[in-house]
Amino acid sequence: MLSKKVEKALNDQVKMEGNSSNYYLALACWADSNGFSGVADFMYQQSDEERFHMLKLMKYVIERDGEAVVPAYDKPSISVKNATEIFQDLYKHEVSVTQSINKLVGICLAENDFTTHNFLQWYVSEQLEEEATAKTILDKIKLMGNDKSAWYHFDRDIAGLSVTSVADSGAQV
Ligand code: OFO
Repeated sequence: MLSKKVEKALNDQVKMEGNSSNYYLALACWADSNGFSGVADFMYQQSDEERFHMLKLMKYVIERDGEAVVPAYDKPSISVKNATEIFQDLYKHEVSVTQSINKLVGICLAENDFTTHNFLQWYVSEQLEEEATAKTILDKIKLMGNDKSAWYHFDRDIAGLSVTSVADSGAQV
């Protein structure tokens, strides 16, 4: 059974994962409308992954006899002007999610909820991977600069990849 404090903190994270999914969906739509079909594909997949993260949390709350709350979504507000900014936003957003997960882990420890603490270690590892991937992509983008041919290949190669597959492949984008 979850304490009320842990239940609320988990539902707050549910909302954050859902908002992340919508935010990445908005970035995917921008890329799709602006000729970056590979980047769009990557971000659509990232959006799906965030929804999976949300559902995993909700199922855990239910398993522990808590109430999983379906969040009301904020309309994602994006202001990107180019593909580089998509990945800058991805990185910044992932850093803020990591902070939120760390806070949640801290609440579990304070509440002596070692079961939830254990469950959340999956998210801790996932965040490490996602931040590292976003950083690797940004490094690659820095190398490409304004080289249009490099961008063409980058967009082609990133299609079909996900944050996890980029991390597992040693970041070959
Ligand atoms: Fe939900 O994995 Fe990052 O944000």
